[in-house]
Amino acid sequence: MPLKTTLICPSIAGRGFNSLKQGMDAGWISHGLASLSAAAKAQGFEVDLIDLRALSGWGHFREVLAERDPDVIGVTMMSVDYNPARQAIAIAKEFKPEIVTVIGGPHVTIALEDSLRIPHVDYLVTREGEVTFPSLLRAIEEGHAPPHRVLRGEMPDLDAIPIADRDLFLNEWQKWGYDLDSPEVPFVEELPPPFVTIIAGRGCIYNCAFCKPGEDYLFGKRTRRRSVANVIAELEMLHKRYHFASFMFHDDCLTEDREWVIEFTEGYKARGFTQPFFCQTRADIIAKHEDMVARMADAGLRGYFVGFESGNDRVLKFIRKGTTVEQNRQAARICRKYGISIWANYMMGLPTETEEEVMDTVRLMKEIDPDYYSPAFFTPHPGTDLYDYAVEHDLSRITDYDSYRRNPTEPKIKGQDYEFLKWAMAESQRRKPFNAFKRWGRRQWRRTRRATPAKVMHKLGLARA
Ligand code: B12
Repeated sequence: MPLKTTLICPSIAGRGFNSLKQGMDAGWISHGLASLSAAAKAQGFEVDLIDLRALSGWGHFREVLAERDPDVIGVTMMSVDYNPARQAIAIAKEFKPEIVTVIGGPHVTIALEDSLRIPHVDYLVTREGEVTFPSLLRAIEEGHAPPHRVLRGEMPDLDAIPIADRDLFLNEWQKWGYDLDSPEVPFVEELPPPFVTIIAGRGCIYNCAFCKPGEDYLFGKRTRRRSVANVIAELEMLHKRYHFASFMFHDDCLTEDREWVIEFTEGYKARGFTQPFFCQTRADIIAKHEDMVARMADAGLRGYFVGFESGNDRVLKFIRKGTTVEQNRQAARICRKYGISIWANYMMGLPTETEEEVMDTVRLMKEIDPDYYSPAFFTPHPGTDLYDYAVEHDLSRITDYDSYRRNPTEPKIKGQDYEFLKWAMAESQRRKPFNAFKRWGRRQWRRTRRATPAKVMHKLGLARA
């Protein structure tokens, strides 16, 4: 009998069971699992998925697991996924004691000691899994499973690994009533369905204290980017298969390498793509490379996720962002100039941050007037220098892994007044009346630009089937 493997997506810390389609964290695939699936299938393994977001509860999970009856389960895990991942593993071993349990993902790599304490785990794979996971499956199948529990994942050549297996998710979601208008859930009006997400590379050369060095452990210190030809080939396949009308790059900072971006915009246009897309970037890069921004806008870029983080230079320095408030302002001006929507990421409640410094961020947001606000209470994540700082100074108020999720209301560190921060967060998102009017104008303009005769006919119900 061939070995049967079930991958488990435990991402229910944010929205719970039965949450498919409710926003990004419940409407996007895990590229980690999709990539492992593609790599394992390429070696002839049978792989399926249980996505907890599609199920109604732990009883349902037990039923589905019993139906699938896998020999191996592979669970992915960010720090925020710890509780549901642990529970899924416990249930699997209870159901079938001889099942082989494997875990991997950011938390396993970044907090290995902690992950080793999870009961019933047979193997922990650190770093990347495309080479190591199929090798482990082969060893298990052939009856010579490794004697040691921790396996260090081998770094794959990103141009050589198979394209992420989105059907792993889509087939599973379809079983539970997901209608598949769109492979993944679009999240802004600039990006119409069908929508997909894609990753052009791994790693990030910057050194922000709220993220690093954790991510270096996962992907290495340098960014490894796929060739432009490889990314365009994936987009061509995605278009053929899912007819995507828009997409988003997940790369931490796609614009890090100007030459790569320019080559991409040329290749994208040359292949006749016009679909709008979003990506993540930094204010200093926008400010320094306006020419690149212009080319991206011309190729279809409709929005940037920008980590503005703070409106105060001391705070930006403290978190090692490597940007200035002036660059934040300049970046926003450049985005406006090219009609690029701004998704503003920023935080409040950092260690050492005063109320006056928080107010600088409130003022900056009013000035920038982003299209989308994405504020967070600073959360110390394991594996980062600011986490170590919070531990050394006895600041952390996080008592459960669930609190690593974003945007909740609970306090994260000592020394901050969360009532004030809640007020400041709301105030930062209150548009001045004139700005609200300008935003309304921008939205109308975008809508007219998108209204092709075919779309208008469709809206009026006059389109031919
Ligand atoms: C896209 C993304 C999201 C998306 C979607 C996540 C998803 N469905 O996967 C959204 C926006 C929803 C999101 C949300 C959050 N995210 Co996020 N996200 C990312 C991002 C940018 C890309 C993830 C990705 O696809 N990577 C590429 C794939 C190929 O890598 P991978 O998933 O790590 O998988 C590889 C290995 O880890 C390993 N592996 C993974 N699983 C398994 C399982 C087995 C069995 C094996 C053998 C191996 C293995 O092999 C895989 C292939 O090589 C990463 C940063 C990054 N560059 O990775 C952050 C990142 C994963 N996110 C992070 C965080 C903190 C969050 C949030 C908690 C808060 C936030 N910053 O917004 C929320 C939590 C959401 C929730 N559940 O409540 C952290 C995790 C840190 C940690 N200690 O866990 C990261 C690393 C960013 C960072 N440096 O801070 N995120």
